Amino acid sequence: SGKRLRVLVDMDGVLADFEGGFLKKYRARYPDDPYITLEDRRGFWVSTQYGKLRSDLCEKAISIWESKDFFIELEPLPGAIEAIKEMARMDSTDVFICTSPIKHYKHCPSEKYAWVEKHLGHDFLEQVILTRDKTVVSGDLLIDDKPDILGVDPKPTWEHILFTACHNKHLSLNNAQRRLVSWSDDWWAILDSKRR
Ligand code: BVP
Repeated sequence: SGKRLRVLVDMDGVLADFEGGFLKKYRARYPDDPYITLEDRRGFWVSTQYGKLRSDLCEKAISIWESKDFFIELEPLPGAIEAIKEMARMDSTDVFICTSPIKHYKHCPSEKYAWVEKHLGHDFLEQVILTRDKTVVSGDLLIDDKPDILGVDPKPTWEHILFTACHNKHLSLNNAQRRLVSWSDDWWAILDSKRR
């Protein structure tokens, strides 16, 4: 067919190691407080699980990603940079990075652009979509580690592919939902399945 494939790729937990970066900086800043290992992480919201561990830890967790340099210093996840670069080079394929900035906007939005420039190059800034509602963005696929992606549109155009992360690996999916376990997994097959 003559139609192009549009792939939306999430940033935190898919391209950038939000969980690893968080834990490292949380432990450095609050060495005497308890923490949750990546093995024990459950639920998308880090702040919620820390708040359940001890109520004061919710705001301590939030203080980490609201700090300057948190987002720019996140490490790329294994294979992520190579995969998205290859995807963007494929024929008839348009790739966008679709990411929700935190509402504490002092550092996060600009550092997300800076991260893309640093790891993917200046030209890739054309592909960045910052939105708090991914349901209003149209695409064939959305690769995202958040299990429930909700917004004003109850019927988004994309198929959500759940990218496996420490917080979602134990979840059982609906029969229909598909996963990408890592960037070593067969993402080419998932794209191919949407081209026919
Ligand atoms: O920028 C990330 C961090 C923030 O939400 C954004 C998720 O964006 P997407 O991956 O959906 O594009 N975030 C915030 C909190 C708590 C806020 Br209170 C959290 O626990 N985890 C988290 O990722």
